[in-house]
Amino acid sequence: QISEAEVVMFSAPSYACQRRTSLNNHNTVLTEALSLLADNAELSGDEGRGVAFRRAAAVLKALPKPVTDMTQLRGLPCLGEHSLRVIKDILEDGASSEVESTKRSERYKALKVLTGIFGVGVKTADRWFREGIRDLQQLQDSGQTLNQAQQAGLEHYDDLNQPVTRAEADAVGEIVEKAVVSVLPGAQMTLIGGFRRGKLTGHDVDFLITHPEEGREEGLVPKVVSRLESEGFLLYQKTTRNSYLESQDGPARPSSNMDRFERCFSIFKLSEEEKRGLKQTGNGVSRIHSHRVPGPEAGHKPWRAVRVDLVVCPISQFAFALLGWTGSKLFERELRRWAGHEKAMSLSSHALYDTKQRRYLRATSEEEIFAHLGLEFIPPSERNT
Ligand code: 8DG
Ligand code: MN
Ligand code: MN
Repeated sequence: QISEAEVVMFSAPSYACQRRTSLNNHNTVLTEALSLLADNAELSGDEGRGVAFRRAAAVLKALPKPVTDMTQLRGLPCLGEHSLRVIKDILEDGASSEVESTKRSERYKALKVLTGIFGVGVKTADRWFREGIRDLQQLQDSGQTLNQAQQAGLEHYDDLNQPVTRAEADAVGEIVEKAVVSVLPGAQMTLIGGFRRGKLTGHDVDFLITHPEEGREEGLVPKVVSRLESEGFLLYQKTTRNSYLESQDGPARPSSNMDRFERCFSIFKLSEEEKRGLKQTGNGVSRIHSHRVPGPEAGHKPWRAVRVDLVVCPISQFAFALLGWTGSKLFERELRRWAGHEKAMSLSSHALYDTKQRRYLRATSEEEIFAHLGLEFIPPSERNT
């Protein structure tokens, strides 16, 4: 029995963007429980409750040690009554009955499976659930009309629900970079999203593309896509053109995290050879036979589907786009909340607007944006909230 005097008291600032959160989480049991309740709240259309659970989980992720006693949590922000009850149950009984019953519930299980299909959001999954659909087989048998994204999502369900490794991300990066540079010499590509934060796996691979000469990047996505398509790399793609200039609600629209960059959400066909870096694209194919190259044997498909996001931005907005697309999602949300509530500024992936000075604040690096916001710089590897 540890006496209260010996218990380490934790403390943390209240916004996630004021804290360093590495991948080394000392409280995974607690944070996974709270994340599950956040998922469940979001699947029930209760975004507010979802964010509350995510903020609670984020505070625990940033702690330097495992929580062993409720008294350690007294000084911590973002831990509401509900989250504290869940933590207490787990510390005392090893499990939370609410979490366990949620995990077993028909609705939670079905909505997890259905929203696990690329292109299916909560609204669609919920409608299907109400029509009695519980799994992929029932969805297929129901004859529901699926859009193109959902058809591709269903077809590649297993691949897309298998984590993407860093090696696979790098293989995709090489392919995309070749295509980008061939259609626009001098273009620069940066790995963003979870992999930039140092994660070892991800649900997709995200890239930000720009060109040092402003304007040269315009219309790049369709060209890159046709090239990748002609090379047989794309199983699915949806390109959205840049809608920033024609938008009427100003560059930094605080209420939404959707930006208006030219982008492409795609599903890549990554072969075993490309994954191992054995295939040389260009004039013919040369294979280095240091390993056995797997043939198309029965039961073994020699490629896998990988979700890939491409975003293109003008160089003048690069720092904002980089910060906005590196994540995590909660870190981004907290940055925007900090900007709005504490600094009367409006941050987007395009710009930072100072409401009091009535002007945009320029930045050419992430460091400058943190400085404008009056925040200590948090490197990508410590944005894993
Ligand atoms: P994961 O793929 O490893 O699972 O995690 P991730 O890389 O952190 O998540 P993500 O879903 O790929 O999203 C990467 C970042 O991009 C994240 O911070 C959220 C951000 N993001 C979108 N869509 C949009 C958007 O439309 N606008 C902006 N500004 N950011 C977006 O996912
Ligand atoms: Mn990602
Ligand atoms: Mn993504």
